Amino acid sequence: AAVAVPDFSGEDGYKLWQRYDVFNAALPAGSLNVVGDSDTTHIIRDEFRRAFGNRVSEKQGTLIVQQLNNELAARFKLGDNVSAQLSDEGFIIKSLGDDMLISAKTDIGLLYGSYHLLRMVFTQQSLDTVNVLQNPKIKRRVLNHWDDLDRHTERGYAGESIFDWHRLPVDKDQRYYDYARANASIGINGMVPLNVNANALILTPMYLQKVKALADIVRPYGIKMYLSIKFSSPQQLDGLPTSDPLDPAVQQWWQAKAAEIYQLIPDFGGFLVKANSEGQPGPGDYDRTHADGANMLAKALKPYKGVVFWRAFVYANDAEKERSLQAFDEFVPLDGEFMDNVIVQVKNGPIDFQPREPFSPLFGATPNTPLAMELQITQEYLGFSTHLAYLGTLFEEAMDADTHAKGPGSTVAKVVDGSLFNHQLTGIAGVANTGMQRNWTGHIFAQSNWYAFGRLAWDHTLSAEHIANEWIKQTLTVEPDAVAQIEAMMMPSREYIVEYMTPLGLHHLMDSGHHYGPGPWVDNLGRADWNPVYYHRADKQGIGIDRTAAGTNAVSQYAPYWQERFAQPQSTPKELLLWFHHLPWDYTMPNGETLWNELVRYYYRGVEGVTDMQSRWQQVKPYIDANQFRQVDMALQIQMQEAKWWRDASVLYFQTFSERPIPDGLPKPE
Ligand code: GCW
Repeated sequence: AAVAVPDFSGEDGYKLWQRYDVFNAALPAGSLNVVGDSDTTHIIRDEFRRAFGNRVSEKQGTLIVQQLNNELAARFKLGDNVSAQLSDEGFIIKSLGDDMLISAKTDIGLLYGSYHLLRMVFTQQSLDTVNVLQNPKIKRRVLNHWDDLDRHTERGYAGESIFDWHRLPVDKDQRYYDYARANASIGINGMVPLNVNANALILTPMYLQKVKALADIVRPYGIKMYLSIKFSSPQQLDGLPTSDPLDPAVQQWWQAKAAEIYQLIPDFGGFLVKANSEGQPGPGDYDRTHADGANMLAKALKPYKGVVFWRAFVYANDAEKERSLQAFDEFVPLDGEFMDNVIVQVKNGPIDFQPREPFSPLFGATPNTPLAMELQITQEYLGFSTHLAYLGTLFEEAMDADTHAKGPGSTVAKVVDGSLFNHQLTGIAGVANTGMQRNWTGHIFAQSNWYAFGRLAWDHTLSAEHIANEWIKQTLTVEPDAVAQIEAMMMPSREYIVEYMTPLGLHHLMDSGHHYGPGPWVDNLGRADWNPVYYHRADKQGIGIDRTAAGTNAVSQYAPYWQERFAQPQSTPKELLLWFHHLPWDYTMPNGETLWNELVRYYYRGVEGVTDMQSRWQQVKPYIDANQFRQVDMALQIQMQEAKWWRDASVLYFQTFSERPIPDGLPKPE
């Protein structure tokens, strides 16, 4: 009998949200006129050709893509001060009769405008009368790759690193160009190709040639190169006796290194630094502060307009001080001490990229220090690339969180975009989920998280739902019913994971080291603060970590508004209940249930969510490319098994403390 061989010839996800074949569109004009002869204007022509081939609309007019000048401004009635309204990356799109104009002050602005128009076309927005003016709200929108020089990717779940250092600088793989195109299309304008757990070798002349080759490739796409550096580089590379930031020889070493880099890469963005964190060297090794370390590097970069992204992800194995308190205590006293080309990069939450965390109390607490937010696109704690988790909702929650630092409306987004404390230096970082898998991210839906990061970095007022809708139409299908079904999968998908892994504010219960699968019982790691038992503190009486004044007092780091609310379980948002409180198993929840029953119900609800996603995915099958359908279908089967694994392991383990039955109406754990 014939063996059924699966057909893998269909769409494999490589083109991300730039498929241009989900439906066949025509240029929204009779002809195209891209004015200019730079690499970037060539890219613009090429992109329109990819999108439309030779297809033009019936309209007679011309789509003009050209830098702003007085004649264009007058002809398209752009107003006298249009130039003043545009930043260097901003653009306008305006229709006039049958003609349409994309204009900007720079070719990069033209590129962003072109990608915006393509997005409007492929998400089927009306182009009858277009009048758009956009500037990015955050200036430095950077992907952080945690990729090592040997192509291993720390927390990477999509295959080897896309950066092939062995073959660079000569081998300029097509992937680098496609990577740059994808990023430019969503407004990402910076990249760090090396892990923050850095390798000093990156700063050797041999590697800098390779970095230059990459920088040259991405430059016409508006992307700047940044590098993670090892703080001990002066010792490691040139045998200096110390890397003390106050030592003049060390300072000179970095100044010379900066000069060498800018010789090769004149628009180099700057350094990203993980120092005195998880074993990395740093200024603390010499009893110097983070400001001493950051300023030493900032001074070296200053003549070339480079910046330092200095990470605030620091925590020591401190029996006295609970982990979530430490970054705040270390950085708030340094507020005002950093040079003006230093930006402190803070993870969205105070622990570590959990499925849900409150916002980091650092946001709003350093009026004199610009803060960049670090989000994790790769799903270290959210089921790697096998679980479907749309993170647009998580990113939106992180951005919209109201710190109350200057009264209501003091959102994290306003801290990050500089508007709350009037900062010009602004940035946001996303820890990338790319790898050599044909679909780049391991799971087709994980592409949406890269997409959502870029879109929100450009404009944090976009809703997660809007972004999901855009992504679906460009990646999967434009059939309205199918779009609605897929949106109904994506929007609650992250919450399902919260429910079957860490409901009600529980966190860090993943098994040790790899962070995949349940491990709430783990209590034997080298460091107390790596053990899940440190975070849930379940006992015969109850569960949760007391971070009120009676406990670790993490609540004191928040603005008074939140201090008051987090102090009592009744006024703590339910989603964060066990983050801030240790409560008895019989604690009465707002709906009258006991905490134990409610907790168990959440675990079951998360699994039901996965069932719901599976059934919706089956319904959209006729509208999805066969290979994409199949990939997601298989991943959902794995997710289903593992959601049950999480539920059963967690419920049975916590039951050994609660000694209470599974609530009525729920099936027994499998
Ligand atoms: O999330 C944790 C990860 C480490 C990572 C570290 C960090 C790059 O488990 O793999 O190291 O955070 O952000 O520095």
